[in-house]
Parts: sequence; structure tokens; C-alpha cells
Amino acid sequence: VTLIRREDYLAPAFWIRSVDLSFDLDPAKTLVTSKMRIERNTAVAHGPLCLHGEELNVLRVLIDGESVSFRQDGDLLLIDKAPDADFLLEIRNTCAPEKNTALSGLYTSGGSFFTQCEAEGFRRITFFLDRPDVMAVYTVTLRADKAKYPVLLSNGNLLESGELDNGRHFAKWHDPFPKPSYLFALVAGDLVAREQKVRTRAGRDHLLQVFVRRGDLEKTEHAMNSLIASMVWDEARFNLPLDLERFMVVGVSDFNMGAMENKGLNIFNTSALLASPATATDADFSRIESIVAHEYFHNWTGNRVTCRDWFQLSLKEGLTVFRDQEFSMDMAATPSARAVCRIQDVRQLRATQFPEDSGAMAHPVRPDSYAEINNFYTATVYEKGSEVVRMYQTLVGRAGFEAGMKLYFERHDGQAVTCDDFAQAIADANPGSALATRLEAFKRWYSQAGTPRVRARGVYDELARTYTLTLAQSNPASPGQEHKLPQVIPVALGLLGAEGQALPLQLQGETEAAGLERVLVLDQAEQRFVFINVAVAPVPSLLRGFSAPVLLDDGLSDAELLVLLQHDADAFNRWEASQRLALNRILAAVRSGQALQLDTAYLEAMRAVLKHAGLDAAFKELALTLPGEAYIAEQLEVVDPQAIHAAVEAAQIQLAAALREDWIATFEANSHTGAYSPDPVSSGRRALANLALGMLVLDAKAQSRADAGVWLGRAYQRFKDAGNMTDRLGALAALVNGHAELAEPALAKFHAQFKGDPLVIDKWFALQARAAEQGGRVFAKVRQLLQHPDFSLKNPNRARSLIFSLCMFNPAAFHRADAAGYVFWADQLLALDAINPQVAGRLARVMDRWTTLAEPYRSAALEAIRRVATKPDLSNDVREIIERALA
Ligand code: DPP
Ligand code: ZN
Repeated sequence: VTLIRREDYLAPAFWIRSVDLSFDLDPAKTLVTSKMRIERNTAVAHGPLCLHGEELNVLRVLIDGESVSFRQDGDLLLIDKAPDADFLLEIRNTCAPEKNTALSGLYTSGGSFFTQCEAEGFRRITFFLDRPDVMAVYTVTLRADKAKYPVLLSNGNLLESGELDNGRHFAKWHDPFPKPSYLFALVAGDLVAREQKVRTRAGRDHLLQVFVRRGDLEKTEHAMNSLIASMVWDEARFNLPLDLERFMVVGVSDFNMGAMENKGLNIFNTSALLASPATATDADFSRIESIVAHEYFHNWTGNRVTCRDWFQLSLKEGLTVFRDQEFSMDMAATPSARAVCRIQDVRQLRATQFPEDSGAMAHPVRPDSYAEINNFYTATVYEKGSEVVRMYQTLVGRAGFEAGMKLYFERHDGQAVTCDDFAQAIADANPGSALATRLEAFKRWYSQAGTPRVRARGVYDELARTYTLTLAQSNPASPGQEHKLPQVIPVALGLLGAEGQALPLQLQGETEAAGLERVLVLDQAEQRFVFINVAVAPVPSLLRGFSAPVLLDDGLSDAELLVLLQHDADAFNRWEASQRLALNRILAAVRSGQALQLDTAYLEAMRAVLKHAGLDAAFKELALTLPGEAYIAEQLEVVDPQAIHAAVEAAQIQLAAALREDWIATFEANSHTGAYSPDPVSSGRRALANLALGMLVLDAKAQSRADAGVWLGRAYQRFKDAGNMTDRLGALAALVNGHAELAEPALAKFHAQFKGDPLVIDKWFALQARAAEQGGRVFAKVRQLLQHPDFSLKNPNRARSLIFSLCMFNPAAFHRADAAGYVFWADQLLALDAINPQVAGRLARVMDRWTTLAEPYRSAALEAIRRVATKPDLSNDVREIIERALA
């Protein structure tokens, strides 16, 4: 594959200032006419005008009305004799939307037209300088059959619409804001809209619309409410109002990503948009709220200020993830619900980004090179990028960060800029801050890949009443990065006495204590911090709220972790202590090869959490849930997925048995939440009830208890009678994960009940593919489901629900001693690559960490990867991932 390098960036030789597009929409052959006002970029040497275009059929090319000679070279169209003065370039071409299974560019789904242009889809619609630093004002005319496509949408404001001959009609749209081509969108189809008029704090009126297929209208209320809440929040927190008269959101069921922030016309995967209590879970409701917010927030962080080039992707994505995470926390309202949000975000980071950062695809938040940019919409760019933005806020404070954002928009509104520009704005708005004085070192977060490790050791001197904390950092080599420099790591901390009391924090050289919590800045390979006037030997609570995306080795004993679990004022670290206690035990069992045996101290601590009157249900559920198998694997040099699974399974069975009475009490206390509302308190109770039910079913099966039938029967009953999808799916999961005999009839009933709702059928596939493996039954079931009439590789959601669920989220079912999981992976990957390279590129990532696998998995994985590599016509997407895996 050919690599594109960040250091090779050159400004474009031409600017496109405005574009007038017209579409004659036809599924088989759509005619596109593009009229572009172009001028030379005088700052760049003369050269041909070189436009991108992929899978297009060019009909004519005119400059200022005269035909002009051009060449085509691969996916480029070159005009050697472009004028020096400004000119009008007119190109006419066709494309074939219904043949477009890659879902990039213009395509059809369910008989309607949709577009997806980020990152490089616009060039599959018409010829253009398809790069984010070329920003143009768009006017778009859509023409189509009126009966089939009554709704015609594009970015911005509607200028006019009307009838044409032959049953056709048209609509003309104008977007006043110059934008890069990746933000262009059009939609044409038989859709209906939920509408809402709103007036912002600034006193302007806007029309909000959510467009979906006819039957789905009642599932759009939550999305609309989320959109309004996002508007209110962005104005209140960052003073950023909506800038268009109209803001439209459209749902589509064939979509590569979650959603897309096209200017004024967001397009959403229906899975990230539609919700009703009967068909969506609490997790869906909360995901929809955060994705609606995310895309809305992009209007400022992404659209008004965009990226100069795709290496800067985290400029908009890291920042916008940070903003949607902050929004969700603010919506959660109570301190405890905020902590739950934070815990969930960190769990996600550890499950996806940490493995990425230590595998074949490890890359910095601002990558240095890529073959296919679609492969870099990653957990590193998004989630680690968000952690980097969070560290700015931690270093300059919340008000300082808001001042930095203000300066960022003052300087760069309407521009395409870089991560350096963002860093500079935050630093310049906070002169003398811990950030500004270390800016160059801080920016290593953008250039160095890998998860830094922080080692912390404290020594208490009873006589001197001092506590000396030594912090050391290191960052192992990543592909192409042998040696790394120290990073700037904010370490939020508190010190606790043995009874849990918070101790005042006074560093050597300070005249008085400064509160009970503070942020130390680690910016050297090793640093010592001496606390004075420390009355008793403290237990350190480090990295509170997960103040930096690092792996922390604090060497704390079980006794110290138990103090934190009981008393830490920081809810995140209380949860972290629960996870560490579990992790230590699971790792010890995996490392020693001995069967896991949970001790009384751990079990009693967990019982205390479960029975605690002052803790929220949501927190209890998170604390009682064992660490994920991917995160456990990250702690090991050699990974045996079956050994990890066996240890986790044993821990679960023992936790289920030892706490049985408490699980029963917990289930009884939380299993009735009344009329459905997705608020944090009732969703926390549902999550805890589902965990308890899962434990009780597992226990009934594992211990062959005399009254086993009681809990199996209750789970089935709850499944049948549930008043909402969260309860129903939770009970179904309990039966399926427990391999109960009632699982099959329940699955059949579920399918029959929801067969008309694709999003629910996705859940049906995913639940079975993610089920706890037992003797290869799950894998065998997945193979069978491939033949199910409802299965299709062409719909990304469906492919993800079955194939990705198994290969990515079910290590014990996937990593098999007989290599059948890897053969399955290679087969499905090759089939998918012929349909949709972007989605296939994601599936290829499953093998990122093959080198750490124990035998026989390692050799078998290598064989499967090599088999894929020998395929001559792989997409660029898959080729890049496979080559990196083999490098
Ligand atoms: N649509 C994707 C997102 O919002 C890419 N921009 O993150
Ligand atoms: Zn985004």
C-alpha cells in the first residue's frame, strides 16, 4: 500500500470558492452537474488542476463555457491548461447509487437516496478537490420522481421547491457557510418528520426536524429531546448557539458509522437514533443521547472550525467526544451519576483503546501516516483524543478551558486548522498555567503512541511526619517509535487515613495545606513529591477520576484497596479499587495456572458493596461486574484467552454462590422500576436487577440446586412479562448466558415478537454471538446463524451484530484451539471486503494483538492472517491492516 505522510502536507494549488450542484436522481444512473468557481492559490507553484474522482463516468468538462482537454489517471482528473485568473469549471458526470455497496458517496437504502462523504466519499459523487482545507459555499438542486422521493434535502436552507414535468419535482438548497466537501449531504426519499420549533437563549428561532421512515416516527421523541438538550447545553456551557434556521437529522438503516455531522443535515444510523421503551435498552437511550449531542456539537467543533488535513482528525473528534462526555455528565446531574458516566467512559477506553495502543495498529492521536484514512477513525483518535482534551481542562481548570475555547473560536472560526492551533489557543488563554509552561512537552500526547505506565510508591516517615511519593513514567516502544520522551501527566490525588479520613495536603515548601485533593504534574521520567505534616501513614488515592490515560502501578495492598473501596471520596477510585481487587485475583490464577479460588476478604467486601445503603444501584452494578476479558489480557505478556475466560467464569460462579442471598434481596429490591424512564436512577436499578438475575440463573445451573427451577422459571417469566426492552433483554441474556434449557424457546419467542424490527433482530443476533462460551456451543450457534434468512453481510448493523460480536467481543468463543474461529474470521473478512471495504477494515482489526497470543492460538492466527494477505484484490483498507499485523 502507498502511505500518505503528514510531513508531506502541501496547501492546495487551487481553491474552490463556491459550487453549484444539480442532481437528476436515479438509482441506476444519477446525473451530476457541478459548476465550480475556482481560483489559483498564488502561494503555491503553478501546476495542473488535479481533481479527485472515483468510480465516476465523466460526460463533459468545460472551463468558462468552453470545452477543455483533460486527462484521467487512476482516480484523478487532470486539467493541464487551467487559467491563471479565476474561472468557472463545469463538470458533468454520472454515478450508480444502487450499485454502491460500500456506502460511501451516494447510495440507496430501503428505496431512498443517502450520502456519506467523510472522509473521502464526495469524490465518489463528482470530481472535486476532496480535501478538508478546500472550503466552498454550496448551492444544491435536487430533481427526482415526486411519488417515490417526496422529500428532497440538502445542507443549509431551502431556497425554493416545485413541480417538474413527468411526475418529477425539485428542491433547491443553499448553505451560507463555506464547508469542506466531507460535510456535504443529500437525502431523497419517502420520509416523515417529527418537527419542533425552538427559540434559543440568543433569541433566534429554529426549526428542528427528525426524518425517518413512516413506521418509525414514534421512536424519534428521545432523539428530539436529546437534540434540544444539546442545544441548550452548548449555549450555556460554551456560549455556542445554533447558526442555521433549520437543523435536520435523518435516519438510515444502512450506514457505516454511528452518525455523521453534515452541516445542518446530520445523517444517522437508525441504531443511534430510534428508541422506544419496548424496543430499545437503557444503553441504547444513553448512546442515542450522546451521539445526537456529539453530531450537534460538531457544528462548532468540526464544521465552523474544521481540520486542515486528516492527520488532524482528533482536532474535531477528540474535542467533540470530550464535549459529548461532558454533556452526558452534566445531564446525569448527581455526583454519583456523573461518576458512573466517567467509569463507563474509562471502561470503554480500556477495552478498546488500550489494546489498540499496544498492538500492530498503535498510532499517535495525530497519526504520522496512513494508507487509508478510514482505518484511522479509531479509539485512539476519538477516545484517547478526548482524554487529551480532558487533561487540558485538568491543567488549566474549567474556567480556563472555557476561556481557551473562546480564544480558539475567535482565532479560527471559518478556518481549517491543526491540533497545534488548538493547543496554542488553550495555552495562550492561560498564560503561566501548568499547561502553558509545559506546552511542547504536553504535545507529546499527540505525537507519541502507546499507553504510558506510571509507577507510584510512597514512604511514610513517622518521626518526620512526611510522606514521600515517588512517581515514575515509562512508555514501551510502538511500531516506528523506539524511544519516547516523558509526557505531561496530571495526577489528581488525595491521601486517606487508615479509617478512611481525608488528610490535608501540604507539599514541602508550602506554608499551609491546600485542600484535600490536588493535581500533581508528572513531567519527568521520575519525580518525588514530599508531603509534610502528615499525621498518620496514608493510603494514597491516585489518578482520581482517571486524570490521565495511563496504566497505573501503585503497588497497593489488598488492605489498602479495601480502605479505598470503603472510604474514598472519589467514586471513580472506589470503583477502581473493586476492579483491582478482582483483577489481582484473576491475574494470579491465570499466571499460576491454578484454579481461581475467591477469598473471604474479597467476597465480604463485595457483599458490603451490594448491601450498602448509601451507594446507588448503578455504582453497585459497575463494582460487582468483573473486569472485561480484553482489559485482563492487556495486563499479560502472553495471552491465553481460554485461561482468562476460565478464571472469569470461576470468579462469576463463586460470586454468584457466595452472595446468593444478597443477589436475591438485590433482585427483589430493584426488579420493579415502574413506568419506563431512561433516567440514571431507574436505569441503574434495572442494570443491577439484570446483573442479579444473571447471577441467580448462573448459580442455579452451576450448583444444580434443588430449587434451580425457581430462578430459571422466574427469568423466563420476567422475559415474557417485561414492560421494557432492558428488562426483557436482561432476562433473555440471563437464560442464554446460563445455557438454560429455556433459552431456546425464549429466543424463538423473541424473534417471532420482533421480526418486523431490524434493530431488535440485531440484538437477537448479538446476544447469541456474545453469549458466554461453553464447550463450543456459542461458536457452533453463530455458524448456524450465518445461514439464517435474516442474516446479511450487506447491512453493516447486521454484519456487526453477528460477525463482529463473535470475533471482537467474545474471545472465548473466537480463540479456539482448533483454529475454526480464525478460519471463520478470514472467510467472513474476504466476503465482506468485496462488499464494503470500510466495514471489512474494522473486522480486520480483530488480529491486532495476535503476537501476544499463547500457542496454539498464535500460529493459527498467523496462518489465517497470511491467507488473507495472499488474496490479490484486497481493498486498501484491509491491505493496510493486514500488512501492519504482519510487519
Ligand atoms: N460521523 C463521525 C463522527 O461524528 C465522523 N465524523 O464521529
Ligand atoms: Zn465525531
